[in-house]
Amino acid sequence: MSEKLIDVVDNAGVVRLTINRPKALNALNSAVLTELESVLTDLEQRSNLRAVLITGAGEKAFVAGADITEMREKTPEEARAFATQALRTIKRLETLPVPVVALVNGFCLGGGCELALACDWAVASDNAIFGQPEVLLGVIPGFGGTQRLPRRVGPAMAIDLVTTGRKIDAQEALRIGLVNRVMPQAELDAYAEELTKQLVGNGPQAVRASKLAVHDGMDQDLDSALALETALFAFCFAGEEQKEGMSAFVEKRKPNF
Ligand code: DAK
Repeated sequence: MSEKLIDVVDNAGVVRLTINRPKALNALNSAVLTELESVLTDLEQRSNLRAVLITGAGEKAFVAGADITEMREKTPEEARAFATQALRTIKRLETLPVPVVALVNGFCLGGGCELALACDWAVASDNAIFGQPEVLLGVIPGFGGTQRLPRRVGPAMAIDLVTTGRKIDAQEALRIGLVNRVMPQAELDAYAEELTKQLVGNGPQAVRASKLAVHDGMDQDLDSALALETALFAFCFAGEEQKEGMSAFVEKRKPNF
């Protein structure tokens, strides 16, 4: 049987996805995207999902981009179909109802950077390299980079990165707000465990509602977004979680969500 292109490990609702094409630095081809989309479709159905981690196999790359070898001969129609498949898959990752954390363990270029941009968190190893080098190949980012990058780091820095194609190191990525944390590669897994433990210890509905409020609110005007927050805040009072969380505070004990 052929090896899976996406490894899935489920630890009590914390699911770790590993893009498994290390010989091509985990470059995203159609087969990887098809398998990733199928995994995400399964995850969307899961009510006990708590968090998702996504990383690349090996110690050299998270994802070195869309697969250039596969893209080289594409016609405009085929390029559009490829970008549509990638955009749809990346959107499914972004809209999973739980926090999604990119563990960026090396090169994070082109489509790899666009994949990381669709995650709620990005934690980078200190050897990580980021960039949108598509202009060096005569194209522009096709997996959402021209839209999500300015929303993450602001338009000036996004235009700098997409028009020069220059690569930046993990420290610069941290400084411009592209990633949340930087650490030695050997500490990445331990940090991911600590972070997910923290997320899983919180009220699951409250965590989901927080993500929804931020994501959906960002696409709306302020007043509509504030109304959304109010609706979700009120919704929290409809379940057991709020009663348990507030009772635990008053009773000076840890909540049991
Ligand atoms: N695609 C395919 N193979 C790749 C790859 C990629 N993006 N990146 C690396 N590889 C392969 C290499 O070809 C090599 O394979 P073999 O020769 O061993 O068979 C293997 O991975 C190891 O790579 P290197 O030998 O090059 O390793 P180095 O350490 O020397 O260099 C590097 C690492 C990451 C600096 C270098 O591999 C590199 O520059 N890679 C390409 C990075 C890049 O340009 N990424 C952006 C790709 S473009 C769209 C529009 C645009 C896009 C998509 C859709 N539409 C409108 C449809 C574009 C998206 C992109 O992501």
